[in-house]
Amino acid sequence: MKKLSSALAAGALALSGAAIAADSSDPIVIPIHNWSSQIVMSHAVGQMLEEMGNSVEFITTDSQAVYESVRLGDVTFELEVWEGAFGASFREALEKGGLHDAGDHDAVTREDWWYPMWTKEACPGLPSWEALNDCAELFATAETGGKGRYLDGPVDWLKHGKERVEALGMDFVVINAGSAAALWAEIGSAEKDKRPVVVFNWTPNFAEAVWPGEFVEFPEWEDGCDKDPAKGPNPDALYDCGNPASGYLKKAAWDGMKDKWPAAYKLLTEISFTNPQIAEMAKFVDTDEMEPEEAASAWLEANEDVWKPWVEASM
Ligand code: TMO
Repeated sequence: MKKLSSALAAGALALSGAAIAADSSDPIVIPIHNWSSQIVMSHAVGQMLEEMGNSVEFITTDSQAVYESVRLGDVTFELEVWEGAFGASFREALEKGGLHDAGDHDAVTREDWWYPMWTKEACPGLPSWEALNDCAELFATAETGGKGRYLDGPVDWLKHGKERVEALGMDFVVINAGSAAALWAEIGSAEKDKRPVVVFNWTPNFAEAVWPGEFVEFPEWEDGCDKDPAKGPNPDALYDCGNPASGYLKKAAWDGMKDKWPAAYKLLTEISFTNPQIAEMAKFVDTDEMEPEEAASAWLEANEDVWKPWVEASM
């Protein structure tokens, strides 16, 4: 892993041995999931923690089950709690106890059905979901039997696309992508002949700089739409709402972190990334094809003014 020793040697940070000793020498366990910003951010924060003298360990985990792991202390924190994808698992773990909300990032998030702008030329009523449904045939493929194809996110993001199609009576077949890369491949291949396409996407992400596009407007999210059939337009179904259009992006911590690694915990609470910062982390990997560790080092080198004050405030 590339070190930021040059920055530190310059004396920008006054490392105090006493402050470092306050944190346990056990490794802080950081979970890694299957989308680029989360992977790069996790490595960037891991590198900050190492510069503070902590030991870190990365573990690849399911992005829903991770909340149970944080709650039990098997994993120390989660840096990207997206309201749309993980709000339900996060709330469930909160209720059981053992994990807590360690603060919001500055970023405002949205995750939902999305199309690149050329799609709107073929289906001018967009972004309304009813207009999309009236155009369903435009999205048909050999495997969807006359219905539209919607490429949803990987299964572990629990986007409930199938339930939404059923709840709203849509003429779409929902297919789960095997990976985030499969989503970008679908948009990329449609781009050549400007084929209409609708896929799961989110913001902040690198994709918005590559393909101008819009989210489909579904019935507005209401709290409880995933728990109470009465919420949303279909009185008998769950998931008949879009995801939150201005969702949060939170950090979650194991309750024991504060006492075991107080300086690292302080850093976690100081951290707050913006939409452009998160989009850039993803871009380094998805557009520039860097390895995640390398992307994290590059991001830290270019943004010392952003993260150094967080580290300084934590030591
Ligand atoms: C959880 N994600 C940002 C991929 O939608």
